[in-house]
Amino acid sequence: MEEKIKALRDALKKADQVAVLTGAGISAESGVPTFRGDEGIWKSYRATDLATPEAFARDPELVWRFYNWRRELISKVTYNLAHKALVELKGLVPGFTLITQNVDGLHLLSGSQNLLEIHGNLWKVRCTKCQKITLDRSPDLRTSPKCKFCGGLLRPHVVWFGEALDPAILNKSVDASRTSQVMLVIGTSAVVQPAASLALEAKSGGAVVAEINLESTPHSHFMDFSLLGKAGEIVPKLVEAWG
Ligand code: BJW
Ligand code: ZN
Repeated sequence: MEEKIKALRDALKKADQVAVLTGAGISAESGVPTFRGDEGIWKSYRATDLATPEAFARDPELVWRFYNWRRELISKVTYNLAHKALVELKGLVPGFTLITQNVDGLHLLSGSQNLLEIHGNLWKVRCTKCQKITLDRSPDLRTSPKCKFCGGLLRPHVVWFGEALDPAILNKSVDASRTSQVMLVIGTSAVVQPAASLALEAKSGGAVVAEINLESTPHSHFMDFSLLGKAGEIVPKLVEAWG
């Protein structure tokens, strides 16, 4: 493992452009539940009941209860050593883009810049009528919050299954992946599209691709480095002893 970490650090040191893709696993050590796996959210709740536009149209109160539960949980936790190490990495390499699937806002809280939140942000709400997006950090928003501009029903500003990602954010993510010389893929099961294909974009653009995860994923077979373990332990080691 130490050899692999050193070799990956050497690749990072040579890179002009580094892209990082993160998923729920990077926040797991902060106490945020992941989606899949034995302890994952989708073990207790069905994604189709809670994270689709159809679910929201059918029962907005149920969907808001789910998001209020997560807002409250996330309001009580903070970023961890892996989030912090990525802030440090940005300061060490010439070009750096952090692409996250997470909606928990912990990368922003840790001070990350050049951040693309491709699935949105749990702390933002969007009006279903006038489409205005506002930031609201109150942990409990009640179950039918209304827009202060037009009175329309608010929804979480997140990307649900079957919804398109913001094209501008997706384009920037694809560009950053294609032009990277190293891409780190941290704590994602790599099953949700189009996020999962960003690692393939990087690989086909000639990047060194490295995965940091507790277990192997559908991407492991094309990874140049597969580092099995906790993000909070491995990511800080990449920026230690940089020299
Ligand atoms: C650790 C760790 C530790 C734990 N250290 N590691 C092509 C093929 C097949 C399907 C599709 C396709 N294109 C589109 C689809 C459909 C769908 C999709 O991908 N479905 C698949 C599941 C089959 N995609 C979509 O619907 C997307 N939309 C779209 O493509 O629209 C097209 C369109 C175009 C034009 C018009 C209209 C439509 C949207 C996807 C949105 C995903 N949304 C969610 C919810 C966000 C809001 C919320 O949070 O409530 O995003 S679903 C959920 O999954 C969330 C996550 O961001 C996402 C990814 O999950 P992630 O981060 O990988 O978490 P886990 O739990 O799966 O994995 C955690 C990993 O961490 C594990 O591997 C652990 O081992 C590891 N780990 N502890 C290191 N300490
Ligand atoms: Zn409105």
